[in-house]
Amino acid sequence: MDFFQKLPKIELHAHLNGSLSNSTLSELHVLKYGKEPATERDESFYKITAGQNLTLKECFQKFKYAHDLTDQPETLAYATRAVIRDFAVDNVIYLELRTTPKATYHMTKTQYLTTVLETIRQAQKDYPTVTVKLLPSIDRSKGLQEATENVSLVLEMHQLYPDIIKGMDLSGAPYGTKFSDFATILERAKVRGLKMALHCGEFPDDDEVWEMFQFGTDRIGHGTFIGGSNLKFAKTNRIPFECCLTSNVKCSTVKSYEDHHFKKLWKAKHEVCICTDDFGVFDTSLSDELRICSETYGLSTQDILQLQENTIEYTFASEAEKQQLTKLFDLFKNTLKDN
Ligand code: 6MZ
Repeated sequence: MDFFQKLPKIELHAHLNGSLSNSTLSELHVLKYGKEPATERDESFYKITAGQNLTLKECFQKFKYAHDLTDQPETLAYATRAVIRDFAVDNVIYLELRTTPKATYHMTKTQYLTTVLETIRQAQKDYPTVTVKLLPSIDRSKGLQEATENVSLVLEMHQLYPDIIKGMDLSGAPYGTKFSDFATILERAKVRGLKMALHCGEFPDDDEVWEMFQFGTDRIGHGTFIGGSNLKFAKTNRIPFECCLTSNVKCSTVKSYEDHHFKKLWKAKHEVCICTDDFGVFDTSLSDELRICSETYGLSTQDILQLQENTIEYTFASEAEKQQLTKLFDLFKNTLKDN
């Protein structure tokens, strides 16, 4: 195992249905359809392969493949468990997973969320090296009625699983929607103490970014197009950026790794962390993302250690959990000194 693999890692931005590996997709296909998928179908429906030049809009089409496979409780539970296992194998010690509760032909939204939460609870026993939290998502493209229903459901479930549900995510294709319409809906969760991890500045719209800051986002999902006074505000108020390098390059919201905004954020000492977004769709891992980060922007081993240690502070974990993560991290640093 190399340094990046061995490093205890913190993942704060991972969508469940975007985080299915090839083998998990095949297994899900067998579970649902009783046979293996054709490989080309698998790749073209889900994965973005190297060299493909897709727009953000086209990238959103990719999730349909996984959504079809995880539309029943059995396959959804299987997928959730596989994602947690894959993060644990990559030595991720703390994971905040996101997913949008969906009503399908086979289950209600309540069943969807309960399945994910129960699977997380069980996986905590089977994969004890990774602590898992859930940030249920609002998918902007599904409209206000869905958003209202999802917040009500999340508040209900939060009472049953307060140790797992820590916040909410606003994501999905943003086209034709306004954040201000969602703000009052999300406010209901915010006042109940749930943290907010909003996709913010993933496309150019300074006014919307400002509205999200006024609303009070606890972290910035992507933040690709944040500049000027908004960038200053983020710095002054120490709002962490969740940077997803490969995701942004493959969705063409940044031209190349070299052009990624992480570079300027790190240099200007913003609060920033590295995440995978959708490791299945983008064919990556958190270890790979940190390696790319180190190689592209010249971060030393010390810098990478610092980056991960800082990330503990940006989690929505309790103070006791943060202390435990710091302890694990210190143990790892000691093993480096010994070698
Ligand atoms: C915005 C994204 C995203 O919820 O079905 N999602 N939303 N920007 C992105 N950058 C590429 N990547 C994923 O996981 C898949 C869903 O997560 C959101 C989209 O709504 C996508 O359908 P779940 O588990």
